[in-house]
Amino acid sequence: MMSLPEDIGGYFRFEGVIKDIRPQGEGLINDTYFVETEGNSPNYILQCKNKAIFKDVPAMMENIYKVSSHLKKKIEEKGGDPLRETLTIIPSVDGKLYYQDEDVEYWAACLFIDNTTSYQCADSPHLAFSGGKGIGRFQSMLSDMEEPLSDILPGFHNMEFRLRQWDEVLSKDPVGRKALVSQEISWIESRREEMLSLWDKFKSGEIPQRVTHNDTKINNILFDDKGEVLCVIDLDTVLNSMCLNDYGDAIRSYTNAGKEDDKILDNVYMKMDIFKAYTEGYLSEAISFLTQSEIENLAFSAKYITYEQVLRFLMDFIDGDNYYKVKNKTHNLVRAHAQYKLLLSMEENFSDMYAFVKEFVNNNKI
Ligand code: ADP
Ligand code: GN1
Ligand code: MG
Repeated sequence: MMSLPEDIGGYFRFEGVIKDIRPQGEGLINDTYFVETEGNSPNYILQCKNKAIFKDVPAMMENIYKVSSHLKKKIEEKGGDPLRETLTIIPSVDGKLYYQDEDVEYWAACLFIDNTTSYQCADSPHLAFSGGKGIGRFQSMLSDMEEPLSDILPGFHNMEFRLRQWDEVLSKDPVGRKALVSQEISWIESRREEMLSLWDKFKSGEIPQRVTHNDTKINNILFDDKGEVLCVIDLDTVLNSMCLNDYGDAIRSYTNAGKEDDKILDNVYMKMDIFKAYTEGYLSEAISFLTQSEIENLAFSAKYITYEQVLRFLMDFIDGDNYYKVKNKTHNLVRAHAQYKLLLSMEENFSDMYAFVKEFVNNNKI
């Protein structure tokens, strides 16, 4: 029988007595729990990491440790609170960054940062501005980190890799769903070359490699009670990649007027005011380190990551739902449709998005 989270709490260096452990958040990959303790002891987050996806959890935890240690130093230098402004890993009782249970499942824990909110959507430009500033600052604080990170998710936002995976799944068609989605397949095929062109720029070195988060949707950030970003969380995907991934994924998440899996496609479109606010917040921090070629491709990165997300949801549907958690048999297809609607909206707004970035940069050159 699988271990229950309540059996696992005792294997971590938690202070105090555990009162309750209950599910937390809306992640699509890991099983995440809130660990409440008695009295004034700190609370914690406990996670069972998805080992089918994270094939080397010890290396992933090492990456998270390196990144959060680097951030802690920077936060201290700025007079901030390193226990609230970045993640603090709680080691297992035997001093490891994780605990492996009898079923060879990997568990990890971190300090719960209280008096914060994580949102599922950006309902105000202020929140979007603050989120953009938070990711800009995150990337900026990591821009001088020299220690290499393990490539624990090979090909994560690499379009060549994604399209190779796509071609393989389509040729296998393991559960016979391909025939149901011929129109959707054409959405991917018709944009193949356009999307590969951005990855080519990264491959050639025109776009530099940096330390990046790679999963910057809005619920992976904690805001304080004034709606300012306090802490970037969910560091499972920190990697050396393009910083455009982080900007693009955030635009995909923040600007969507609907839900990621909205069934009502009329709800789904890109909110331009949120786009502008996020971009201003992000660039207010990132303009100091971004290269010309990164700036030139910012607006495109939103389409790139949203296209990749259509591809990933659709590919998982065709593959028989092996990657993302689903609530029913069509959930991945519904997600793909909603993300495609968002992509169409970005395509309609693209010239304005591009012009806005250009103008902001011209007016704020340092
Ligand atoms: P998942 O991999 O399941 O997405 P996350 O690390 O994103 O897991 O956590 C899920 C949710 O739990 C977050 O959206 C946030 O609400 C909450 N959370 C995670 N870590 C912390 C933390 N250290 N402090 C406070 N809340 C947290
Ligand atoms: C997954 O773990 P979570 O729910 O924060 C996924 C992201 C997707 C996102 C879509 C490791 O993120 O890449 O953009 O779902 N994470 C992984 O909601 O694949
Ligand atoms: Mg998350």
